Amino acid sequence: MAVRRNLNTLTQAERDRFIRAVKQMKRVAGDDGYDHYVRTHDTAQTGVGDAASLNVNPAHGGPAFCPWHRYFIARFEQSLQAADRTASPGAAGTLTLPYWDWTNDDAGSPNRQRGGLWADDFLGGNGDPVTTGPFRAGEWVTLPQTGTPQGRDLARDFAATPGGDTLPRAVAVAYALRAEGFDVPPYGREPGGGLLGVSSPAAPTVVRTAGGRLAAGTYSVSVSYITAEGETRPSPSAAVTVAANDALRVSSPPARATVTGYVVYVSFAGGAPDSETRQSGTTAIGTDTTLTAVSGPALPRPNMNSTASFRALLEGWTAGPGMPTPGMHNRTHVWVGGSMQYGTSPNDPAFFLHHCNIDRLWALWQLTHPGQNYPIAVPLLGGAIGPRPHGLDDAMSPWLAAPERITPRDMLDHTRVTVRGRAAGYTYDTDPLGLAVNVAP
Ligand SMILES: [Cu+2]
Repeated sequence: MAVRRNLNTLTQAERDRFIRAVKQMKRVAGDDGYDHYVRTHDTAQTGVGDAASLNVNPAHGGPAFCPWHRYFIARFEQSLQAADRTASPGAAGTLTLPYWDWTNDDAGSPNRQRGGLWADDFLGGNGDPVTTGPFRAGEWVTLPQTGTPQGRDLARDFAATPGGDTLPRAVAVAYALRAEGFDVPPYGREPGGGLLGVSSPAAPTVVRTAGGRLAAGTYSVSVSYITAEGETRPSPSAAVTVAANDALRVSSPPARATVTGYVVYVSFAGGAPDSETRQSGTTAIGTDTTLTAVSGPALPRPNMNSTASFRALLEGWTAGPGMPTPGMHNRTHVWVGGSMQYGTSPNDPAFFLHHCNIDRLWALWQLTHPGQNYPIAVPLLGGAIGPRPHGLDDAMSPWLAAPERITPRDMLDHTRVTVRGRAAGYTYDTDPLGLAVNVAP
């Protein structure tokens, strides 16, 4: 099976061959051509406008971020292999995408990545326009994005844009790889926003009242809105201390247009911040909840909310405690700057090495989190799985129709990816030996 490797391990001959194939691909017309991929990504980013996607970005800001880009770069790799057969006859078209592990940064000089990513014999260097390497002005024509001042030459502006002054640190990757939960509703891309959901309520007002059966102590209390799409992320917790045989009265969060009610989570304070247990059924907005006891059948509060799920950390809408946002994927786009900041970001071949690394991290997380593959335990509208068009069995635009109808389910196991009827599975040189992806979602 094909192995995708760290670009640091490529031989000079392999580096040359990769560049030759990319440049050959630029000359190809149709849906195996380089520019087809620039357009496809731009269309996803700027709004597909098709009914199947509900005018929602099918590739970003939700769980399909991972499978959409997995297919996108696997398909690109297949096109690249065809170009490789032309550009390097006899090489058998076995080229695979290398990945750029951007945490291998030289803190003193972040432009100097290991493996010579930005060297003249590989992707070339910094500049607007880029004037060195195979993709320099005059050698590489980018596709313009409507409404932007982007020129026809490739542009980079390393470390110059706020939010991208440094590359992601290894500690951010380690934090994300430890995250429990791939993604949870409302799949919002950033605090206060969401694909379909609403933001979390503020921490509730909780007061102690008499007439309960609580044990004396300090309790941690949070609330969560219930919407038609399911439960939204829980609020921050409020702490309240009670005497024996008190009760807790929890004030209702404010009304929201799409909210049908709320639930309350409670635990003894001092436990893990996300371990509170659901202690009430749905209560109508505007009605307070009184808890007389902490007992009985209990549902754990979603252990991760959308702003700290693996996907949100990887995509970079959030970061670990004390770490800068945007995080990993977004941060690297911003760090490179220039052409990499638009929907047309595949104009820069660095896009594919960057996304190869993103896909590697998803694979690594999947391999070490069996059984947490994709959100399905979500109460959803109409019984569909996941928020359209990011559901497990939703076709991901533009791959909506047979024979190229692609769903997140098709992309769960990177070793079994199929592209246009051909096996296109691969492994990474960092895949832990002996582990397989548990595709049962
Ligand atoms: Cu993208």
